[in-house]
Amino acid sequence: MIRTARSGAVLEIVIDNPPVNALGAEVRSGLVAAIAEAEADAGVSAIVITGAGKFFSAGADIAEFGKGMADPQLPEVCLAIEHCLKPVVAAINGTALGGGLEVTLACDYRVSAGGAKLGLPEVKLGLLPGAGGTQRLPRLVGVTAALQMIVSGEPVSAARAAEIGLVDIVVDGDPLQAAVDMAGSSLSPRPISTAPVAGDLAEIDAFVAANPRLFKGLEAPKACLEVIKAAITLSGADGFATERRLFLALLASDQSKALRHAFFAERAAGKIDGLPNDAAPRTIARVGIIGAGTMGGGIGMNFLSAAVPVTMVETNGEALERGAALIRKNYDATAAKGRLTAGQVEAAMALLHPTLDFAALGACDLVIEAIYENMEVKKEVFARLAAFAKPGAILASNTSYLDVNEIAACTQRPQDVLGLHFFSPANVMKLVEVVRGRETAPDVLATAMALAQKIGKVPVVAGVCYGFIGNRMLIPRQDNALALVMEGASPEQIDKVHTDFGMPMGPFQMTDLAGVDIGWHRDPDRIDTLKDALCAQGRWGQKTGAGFYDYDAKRQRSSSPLVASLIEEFRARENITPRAIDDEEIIVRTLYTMVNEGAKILEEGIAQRSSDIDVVWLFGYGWPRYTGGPMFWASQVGLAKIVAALDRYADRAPGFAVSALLRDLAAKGEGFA
Ligand code: T1G
Repeated sequence: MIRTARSGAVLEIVIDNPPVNALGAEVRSGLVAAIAEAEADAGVSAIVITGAGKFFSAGADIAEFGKGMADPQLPEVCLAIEHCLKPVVAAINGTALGGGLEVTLACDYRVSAGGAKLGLPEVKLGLLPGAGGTQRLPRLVGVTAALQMIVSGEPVSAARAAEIGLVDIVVDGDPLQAAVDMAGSSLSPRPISTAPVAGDLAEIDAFVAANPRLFKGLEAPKACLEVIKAAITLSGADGFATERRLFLALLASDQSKALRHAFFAERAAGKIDGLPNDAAPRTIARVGIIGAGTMGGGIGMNFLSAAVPVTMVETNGEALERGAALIRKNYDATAAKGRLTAGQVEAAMALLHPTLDFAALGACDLVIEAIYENMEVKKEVFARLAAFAKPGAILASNTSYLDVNEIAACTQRPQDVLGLHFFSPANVMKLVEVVRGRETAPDVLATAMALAQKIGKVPVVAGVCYGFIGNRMLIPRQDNALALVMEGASPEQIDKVHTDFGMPMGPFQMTDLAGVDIGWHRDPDRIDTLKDALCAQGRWGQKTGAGFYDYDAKRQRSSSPLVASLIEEFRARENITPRAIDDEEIIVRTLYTMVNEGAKILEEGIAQRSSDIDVVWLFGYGWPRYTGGPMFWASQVGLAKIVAALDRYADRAPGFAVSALLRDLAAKGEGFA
């Protein structure tokens, strides 16, 4: 946990707590003991603190939070370092985050490896730096630079750290020797806490005005401003006391509990329960994409950006050209924003091999079908693909609803088949539902998960059912949203309930974005539903300039009197007298019913764990992260309250049934695990 070694009169203290050198109780005690040992040893003139492996330290042990943290707490550890009578130098050998960076701030000097990242990401966990960081950092780098690091939570590079004065020296390779040499020179202690704060309150106002989006719906960023104000306006001791008080308040907050849940949920999702140990991922040297449409091109970009060659196959030359041109256009747009160099764009495009030759897929280790969402078409393609694909190649469908087992059955190699459900836009959205078929081989599943992570995605394993996890939970939400409109609510009211909740858009905004015509029978003379009527009039959503809303050239939406009259017409057709519907009923019938569907998905084993369902919604649909995801949020609301509400409205949704698991957990007073 804590190792020490002597280098002449310098004592080296090494934080060694794999995998990320988290500062758990044992590490904290070890650090305090080692500092005390060094102070008592007349043969020690100075101290160097460093980390083992590729991290200096990822900060406090997040898993400890909420479980009563043993002494010494991290602020005490930092004070022990800062009050040490002998100079202490931090050798920042790698990433130093949160409490890890705060330990270095308690040191007198800092030497960093060139590749290190230094940050205070606590705000992303609904917290604030709670070991003196909010009081020391402004004193070291000034108010504006401190605000940027603390309120955004984004790390800085070692070079940037040197620019702002966060570190004294940046070296190539391991900084330990440079730190030991520095410590061995005639250094005098340089405690930061006693330095004045460089900056004033006006900088805080300027920062807030320039960064409104950092504060939307979140408590922690506002608390960060308060503690930095305290650093400027209060005495040292009062400033530290303010930090401690606000840190503990945030630690106990629902938002922080939700954000900490989301942190671990994302990592748990990458684990497949019960996978045999010999399920080693296969090598994927080339990926084939069938279909050069928006999805096919977006999917292909993920691999090109990860330097994986892509063979993109189309049946139509024009579509193929359009697809390749769209990829180029997307890369150029990213380069125009300075996020890619022209060289990187060319390198990615050089790996793209667009072709009309279906047999070219024979050279691919993974082929992803991204064509029209029609089972018969997909079955034809997979039957044909099975003849060309090389032995051991993985065959994946990007289907968003359909039965992967039925597709696999057309290939005579069902063990090689699974679903890879990317979310649009596929080159941007991080979620991939990895749909395991009945016969999908373990190593195929392991390969898909590892590859998804390699291309920067967040993969979640799903079983086969209509809509898998996310889209299946959308069904009761969309059905109830339409029913509520027929009963008296408006699309605007329902969407506003969802955006006020924190969703990026409501059900009708989402329908207009995705396409009102998805799943439409295409017969303009057959008008059974409100959506049929909209489609028949060409109101297919944003792509035709009108759907449930009207859209201007900039896709800004406005209410549509035509839609309002269509709604009235359909109410009349169904003999419905519209009634006032309150927001609470909308929440119950659109969000609570989603939770109920999530419980059924758990019951049926479609999702491995409830936190996987949260990850799907956090990364696939923009569910507000500060509520943890639908299942965590439901547990916070209280499952008994949810079941009672669903029972109250059951008569309004004929055929609706509360999940047995949900009812059982509610009766026991429990939440989802
Ligand atoms: N505590 C406990 N476990 C942690 C951890 C942490 N701080 N950081 C990572 N892990 C686990 C993680 O769950 C996973 O476990 C494994 O380590 C590898 O992580 C008082 C209050 C450091 C950039 O917010 O950002 O200090 O799944 O898969 O992709 O002011 O982990 O293998 O069982 O993410 O290489 C502030 C959080 C804490 C940093 C590495 N620090 N960590 O990314 O590996 S609060 C953070 C990360 C604090 C003080 C405050 C990343 C990483 P498992 P990984 P990675």
